[in-house]
Amino acid sequence: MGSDKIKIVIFGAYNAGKSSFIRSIDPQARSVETRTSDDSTTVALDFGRVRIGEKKVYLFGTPGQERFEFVRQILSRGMHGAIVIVDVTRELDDMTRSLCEALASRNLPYAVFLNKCDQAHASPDNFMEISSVTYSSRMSAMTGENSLESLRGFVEEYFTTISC
Ligand SMILES: Nc1nc2c(ncn2[C@@H]2O[C@H](COP(=O)(O)OP(=O)(O)OP(=O)(O)O)[C@@H](O)[C@H]2O)c(=O)[nH]1
Ligand SMILES: [Mg+2]
Repeated sequence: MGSDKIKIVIFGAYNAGKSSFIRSIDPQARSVETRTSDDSTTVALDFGRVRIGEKKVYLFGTPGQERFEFVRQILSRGMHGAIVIVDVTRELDDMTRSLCEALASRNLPYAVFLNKCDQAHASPDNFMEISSVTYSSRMSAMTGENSLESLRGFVEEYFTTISC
């Protein structure tokens, strides 16, 4: 990919809102999902794209279920940055914590997006352990509130070169 193209991979635990986030950014996004009893879950990937300034940003959403680790590894190849989507209506879970630890140990820009902030019982303050150490933002993938702004902030902070 040339320097005007950025591959960002979206990680997060099962049901965190990864597919919803990509759809909130790109209404034409495509997902490979399967039906569950009351919802749907990603089994392969989500794909969406958006232009931010001069950058073409390609978003690859991963499946959240543990058993799809091999898919996450395939989608991670060649990524320039990563975003971890976190459901802040729940407790911090082991998968989210280990995803953040793995990304922090790589020399790669990554962000933590605190999702489902539209919910009355959302507790984004409980996630300081993972959100205070890197770029983070609060949003709602469902309403779309602050979703594009969060992505724009991340891209502008890490991928935009300011020429003097
Ligand atoms: N209230 C609220 N619900 C949300 C939000 N984002 C996602 N959801 C809901 O959470 C559920 C899971 O959303 P998905 O986008 O499918 O989550 P995912 O992380 O892609 O899930 P997997 O692919 O199965 O890991 C759906 O019922 C969404 O409608 C949000 O910001 N607020
Ligand atoms: Mg999904």
